[in-house]
Amino acid sequence: MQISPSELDSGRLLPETIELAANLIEVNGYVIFEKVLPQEMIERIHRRYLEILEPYLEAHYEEVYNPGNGFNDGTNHIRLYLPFEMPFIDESIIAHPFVTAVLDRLLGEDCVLHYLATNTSLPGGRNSQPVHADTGSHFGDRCAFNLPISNLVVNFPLVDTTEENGPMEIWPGGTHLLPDYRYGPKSYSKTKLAEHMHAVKALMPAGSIMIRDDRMWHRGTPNRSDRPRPNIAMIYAPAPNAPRAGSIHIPRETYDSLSERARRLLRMEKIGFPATAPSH
Ligand SMILES: O=C(O)CCC(=O)C(=O)O
Repeated sequence: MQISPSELDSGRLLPETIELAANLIEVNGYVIFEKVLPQEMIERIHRRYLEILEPYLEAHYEEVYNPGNGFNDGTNHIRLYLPFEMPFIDESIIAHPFVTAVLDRLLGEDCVLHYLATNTSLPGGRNSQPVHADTGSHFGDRCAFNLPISNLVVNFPLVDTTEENGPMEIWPGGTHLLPDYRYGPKSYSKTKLAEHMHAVKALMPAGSIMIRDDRMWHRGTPNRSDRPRPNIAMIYAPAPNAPRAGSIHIPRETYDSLSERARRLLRMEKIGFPATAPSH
């Protein structure tokens, strides 16, 4: 979706924009707000991310990045958890007003942020990831109907995502609307089904925001460019459905410096703990 200049300037979505975005997620599984964050800001975050990623890959070379056979089954995809520090925790990332407007509408106002990481398709990958949802079944074989949305994943691409550099491939339009048992381990192979289904490459300029139902099938694809393709990935859930044991370590003074909304979003995490080093 294109956001109008007046919404971008005011930092507030019109009620009809929120309604369209929420309905797209409900019906299609995802929405993309194109090019929302200023270029300068995304470039700053991208630079800082590379300052973390490059030494991390060097330090974990044997374990993680082996150009001979790739890693993660030759996908060369890495998930890197981020330390809870600037610039990654800017309000425009963790509590962007366009995102919170959609969260409020779909998850209710008492929702929380319980996951902060990145997914990066590194150059040299040979294989796509298996097609997957980011969740399992909640009730297994006992539940033969579709449940309400319980997790929204928010991705911020830090570079332009193109055909070349390993875009996320998605299966929108219904894969998030299946009976709950279908997300369980006994369900028919998503990869086999997906080959015969309609897929879309999530191409988007840096600074866009993608919000998706975590059940929508997707996969990472190989990056044929010579630069990493990173996405920040955050997960929001209604507070009663979020993991009880918080996993994001937030120093007390950092927590106290956040906006009231960001504090509310993060209140179930590990407050008063030193920020953790990046980890995969
Ligand atoms: O960022 C991507 O391309 C998708 C990554 C993904 O789905 C995963 O690592 O589970």
